[in-house]
Formats: sequence, structure tokens, C-alpha cells
Amino acid sequence: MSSKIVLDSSGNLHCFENVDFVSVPLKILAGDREFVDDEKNDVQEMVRFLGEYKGKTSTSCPGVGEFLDAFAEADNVYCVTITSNLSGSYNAAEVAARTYQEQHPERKVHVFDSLSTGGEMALLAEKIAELILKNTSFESIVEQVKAYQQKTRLLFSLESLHNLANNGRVPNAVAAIAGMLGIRLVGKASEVGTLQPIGKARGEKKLIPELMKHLSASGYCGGKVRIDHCSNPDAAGKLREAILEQFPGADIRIGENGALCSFYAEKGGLLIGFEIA
Ligand code: X90
Repeated sequence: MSSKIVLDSSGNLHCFENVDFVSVPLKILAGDREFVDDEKNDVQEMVRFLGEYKGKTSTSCPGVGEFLDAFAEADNVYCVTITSNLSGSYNAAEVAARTYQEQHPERKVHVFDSLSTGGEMALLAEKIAELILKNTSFESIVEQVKAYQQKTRLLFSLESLHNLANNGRVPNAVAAIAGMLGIRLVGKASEVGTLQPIGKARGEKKLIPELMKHLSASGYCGGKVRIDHCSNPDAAGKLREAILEQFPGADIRIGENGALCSFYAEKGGLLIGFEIA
């Protein structure tokens, strides 16, 4: 029985140890230029280009065919997508899942709607991988991952919500808060997979205590943390130190946002996936 994990690229993962893994790219569009969110894309160069680009920019989710290609040949497929409330990725993956099973009735696919993105998707993928390596059955993996999803959360900090507002992913009133110079908007992925503002911090110094406050309020007690930043290793590192001070030995990983998350989280942005008790 072969097993495969398929994530769309908003999970910010390109490869995975010991388990068959595919990342299906979303795309960023700016006039004639298209940035494919895969490991060949230079995120820094994209951000520089978009910073100077005056035209309209947008994003697109993978199509059904791209998910089908990613599923190819695997007996058991576990697919995790960005929240269905902000993207068509989940729907495309669901249609691909039905088509795949019609073509190969003996194969199995489950698509998890992360109701989130970034590091929270990475945590779900890690859980799936751990269960695959223990030879857990398909049905049991699906049940256990659904239960685990109740115990994972996503916090974020954004310095600009310009691209989110321009693409209709947040109301303009929310974007205006972060439009103020030096203000970081802190928010979380809501239960229905939308952006929910929960606080703000003026300057980076105040950001770390603000994030710590919301981590605790969400129920963080020393579990895994997956931080992805947009050109902001400093804030990510300081957050890790603050968490370790309170929870020595916590399993914390820092990574960089890929193209899709960098486009929306923008410069300085942090996405923080974590486990609660
Ligand atoms: O289908 C598409 O074109 C992709 C649209 C994605 C829109 C939202 C991306 C958000 C990326 C921003 C902060 C975290 C928000 C979490 C909300 C659940 C990151």
C-alpha cells in the first residue's frame, strides 16, 4: 500500500522526510508575469518585483488536474488545503478526489480543509506522516487527524493587509487598522477559516508580548510551534526565545513563507501554527 501526502503550497513545505509528499502550487499573477509557488520561485525577487509593480495583482488556486497529477499512483492519499473560506483550493482538491476514486475505485483519498494555512497545515501533515510511519489504517488516520485538528491553531501578525483587502479576502475596515504606520495586526484563523483580528501592537518590541498573550489565551501549553516569516527572522527568533523561556524544550521550528503566503502576509508578516493542550 503506497501512501502520499499532498498539500497545496500555502503550507510552506516543499519536501518531507521518509514519506511520499507533493506540494501543489498556487500562483501569483501580475500582468504578464506569473509566479508559481514552488521551490524554483525566488520569493525575495518576487516581493521586490511586486513592490514596484503598479498594476493589479491576484492569485489563483490549483486546478483539479493539478491535484489529480499530484495524487497519481498512490493507493492512499491524504490531502490538506488552505481554508475553503478564502480559496477554491479545497473545492478543486475535492473534485479531484472524487474523479480519482471513480478512475481507481480501490484507491482512497481524503481532503482535509485546514480552515487555516501555513504552519497549521504543516502540523497536520506532520501528524499524517507520523501515523503513516506507524502503519495506521487509512480510516484511522482520517479520524485521528480530524481529532488532532481540534487541537491546532493559527495566529498571525501582519504589517500590511493591502493585498488581502485588494483581493477581497478581508473587509477594508480590517485592512485599515494595519495600514497605520508601525501597527501590527494580530489575528487568528477563526473557527470557520477566516481572518479574525484579535489585537494590535505598535512596534516590534510590543509584538512579542502581544503574541505570547494570545498564544496562552488560545490554550498553548508547550506543544509544537511552526513559525513562518516573511523576511523577518528577527521577530520569529524573538518569539521562539519568549516561548522557550516559558516552556523550555518546546518543539519550535522556524521557516520562511512561500510565494502565496508571502504575497498575502507581506513583508514582516508572521504565521504561527501551534498545538494547544
Ligand atoms: O485561491 C487563491 O487564490 C488563494 C487565496 C488565499 C487567500 C488568503 C491567504 C492568507 C495567507 C495571511 C494571514 C493568515 C490568514 C489565516 C486565515 C485563515 C496568509
